[in-house]
Amino acid sequence: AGEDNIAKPDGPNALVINILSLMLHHYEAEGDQWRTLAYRKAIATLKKQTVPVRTAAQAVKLPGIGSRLADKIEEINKTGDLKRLKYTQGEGKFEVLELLKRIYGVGNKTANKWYSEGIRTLDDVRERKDLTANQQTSLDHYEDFAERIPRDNVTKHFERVRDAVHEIDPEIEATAMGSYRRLQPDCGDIDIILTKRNASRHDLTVTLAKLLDVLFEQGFAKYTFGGIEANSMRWLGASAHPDDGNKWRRMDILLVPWEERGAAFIYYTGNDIFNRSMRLLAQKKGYRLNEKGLFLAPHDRKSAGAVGPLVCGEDEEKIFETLGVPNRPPHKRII
Ligand code: DCP
Ligand code: MG
Ligand code: MN
Repeated sequence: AGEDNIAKPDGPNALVINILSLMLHHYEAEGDQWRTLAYRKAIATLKKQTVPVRTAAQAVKLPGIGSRLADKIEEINKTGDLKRLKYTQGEGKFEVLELLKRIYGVGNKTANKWYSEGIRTLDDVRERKDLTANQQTSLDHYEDFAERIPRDNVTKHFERVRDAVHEIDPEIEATAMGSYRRLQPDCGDIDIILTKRNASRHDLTVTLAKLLDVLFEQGFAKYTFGGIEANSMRWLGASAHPDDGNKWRRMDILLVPWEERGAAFIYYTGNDIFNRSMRLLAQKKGYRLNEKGLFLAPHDRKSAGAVGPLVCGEDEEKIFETLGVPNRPPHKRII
C-alpha cells in the first residue's frame, strides 16, 4: 500500500476521514480557523472509533461533531462523495467565473479573487460588504441585465433616446448600433451612436449632458455606470421603458466626431470577430484600422496602438473600398 492519505488505514471510517481531511486542507489554505478547528476535532474523534459511524444521528452524539458535520458524514457514507468538496475543489470554476464577470465592474481579477475566497453564487456575492456602487446596482438587477432584449423593445429604447436628443438638437444623427444594426432578433444591450456634422467634441458632450438630464427626469434613464464626467465621450448606463416591462437594460451611448463616423460605425456594428478580421486585413495591406479611422501603418512601431497619417475616417463605404473588400451589409458582418 502507498503512503498517501487514500491508502492510510484509518479504521472503519477511513473514507469519511479521507474526504473530511481534504475539506480540512481547503479551509486551512483559506485561513478559515473556525472550520479548520471543527474539522480537526471531528477527524480526531472519527479516528478513535472502532465501529463505522454511518448516520448523522450517530455522528452528532460523538464529542466534537456538530450537526452540519454530522450531515456531511452521512452524505459521504450514502454517496461515497461530498458535494461541498467538489465545490471547493473548483468543479465548475469556469461557470462561476462567467457568472461573476457578468456583474458590472467585475473582471477576471476580481472574479478570481472572489472565487479563491469561496464565492460560488450570486447570493455569496450579495453578502459581501465591499461591493462598489456599480457592482451593487448590477447585482440588484442581475436577472434583467442577463436577459436578451427582444429587437422590438430595443427599438422602443432607441426611439426614446432619439426623440429626446432631437428635442435638444434636431441635427444630431442617432443610430442604433451593435447587434441591433446587424439585424439580430435580440440584443444584449442597446448601443447608440450620436454624431453631428461640424460639431466639436465639446458640443457633443454638452448635448449628452442635457440629454441625460432629460432622460433621468423622465425616469427612463435609471443609472450611470460610467462616463457622466463633463468631457466623457460615452455614457454607460441603464434604462427602463414601460413598453419593455420597465426592465432595466444596459445602454451604451457613444459620442462620435463626424470625421470618425465611418470607422466608428464599422467598429460599433461588429461583431467583434468581424472587427478583428478587418483589423488584420488592414494590417496586411499596410494600414491600421481602429474605431477612429483607417490610417497608414506607422513608420516606426513605437507602441502597439501607433498609427501613421489618417487615410479615411468619415465614410464607412470608403474604408471598405480602400481595403479592397465589398461593403458587407451589417447583418452579414458576423463571423
Ligand atoms: N466591440 C468589439 N470588441 C469588443 C467589444 C465590442 O469590437 N471587445 C464592438 C463590436 C460590437 C460592438 O462593439 O458589435 C458593440 O458591443 P456589444 O458588447 O454591445 O456587442 P453586440 O452589440 O455586438 O452584441 P450584444 O447583443 O451582446 O450587445
Ligand atoms: Mg450590444
Ligand atoms: Mn454595448
